[in-house]
Amino acid sequence: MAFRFVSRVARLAPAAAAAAIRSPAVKVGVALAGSATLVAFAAPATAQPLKTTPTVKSEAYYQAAYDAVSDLLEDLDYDDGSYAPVLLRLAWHAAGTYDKASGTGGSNGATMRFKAEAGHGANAGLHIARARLEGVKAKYPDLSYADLWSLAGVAAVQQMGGPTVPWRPGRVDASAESACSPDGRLPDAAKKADHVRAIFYRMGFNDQEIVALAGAHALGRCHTTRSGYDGPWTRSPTTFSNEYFRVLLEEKWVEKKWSGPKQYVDAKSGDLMMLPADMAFVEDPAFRKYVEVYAKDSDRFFRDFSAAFRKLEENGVPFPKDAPTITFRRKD
Ligand code: HIF
Repeated sequence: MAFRFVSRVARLAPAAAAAAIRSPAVKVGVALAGSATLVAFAAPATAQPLKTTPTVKSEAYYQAAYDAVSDLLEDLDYDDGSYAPVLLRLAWHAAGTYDKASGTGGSNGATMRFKAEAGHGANAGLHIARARLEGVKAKYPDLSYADLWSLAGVAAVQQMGGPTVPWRPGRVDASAESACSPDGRLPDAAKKADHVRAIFYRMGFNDQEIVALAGAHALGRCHTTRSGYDGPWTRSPTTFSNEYFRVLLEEKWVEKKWSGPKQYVDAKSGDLMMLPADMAFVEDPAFRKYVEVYAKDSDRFFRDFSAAFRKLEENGVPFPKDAPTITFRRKD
């Protein structure tokens, strides 16, 4: 399997890795990110070489891009009145392909621009988020797509009232489809704790960080036309809060009676939903412990979410040494 090779190659010294890559038996995509860092992308058979240099602009440039993203979040005709949740989902799905063992995947590369990865079932509907950001890309061409999507995730969190998330520029865009992550790296909503752990441990997260991240399901909703599931998790899907944890514990969750995929609704109103994977956070005792902490302690949730989300966005990115760490000012 290609990945096994990638993970071994990625740990070799550059010269040995280059020799291994020349071997016809080892088919991996290779990128030179920056001038010195050798990055091997998990890739199908047709590997393409890729040379890119990250551009680092002034902090003011990124703040202006942040402001431009903030300006396009609100739209009363879209969903619950904001594109912020779907932009956050884009940022997370771009980053959530990371595999710590091989150093492949992650937000670097913006490989969801290519058909192969855009077409993964888990990414259904994210063309809407990508299209929404095109105007900002046109105005800030020195921002790579990879940086733009990640920055948009931070803007979404902050503009919905969430914590500040320190952010660094320096991601580059892969130039060939061969850099795409394989299908199956993002979580399957129909599965439970073992699967959720396998996916997030692969990225290097622990149980506490996984539960902190899960709080983002306070935001947005499921769409039958995208995932097949239906409805919002909370009553305030455009406000960042610890409500997801509170409703998980406080509501009685029953199986929804419908012809769609198995999901849960709150027994009282039937308006709120949980995925089977969400239910794992209250069914599994080690996860539940943190759900109880975050349901009671909103400040701790905000702090822990910020740290875990920053880690998600930075996993696998070979940041240039001169990349500043920026805390964006919220836009009114
Ligand atoms: Fe989601 N997630 N996610 N998710 N997600 C959906 C929507 C959003 C999972 C499945 C789904 C995280 C983890 C998991 C957001 C953010 C995050 C949908 C519905 C599904 C099925 C898509 C649709 O139909 O439009 C699973 C199985 C996860 C592992 C537990 C993260 C922690 C919660 C990492 C995360 O940040 C957001 C925001 C949305 C809403 C998108 C929208 O368009 O409103």
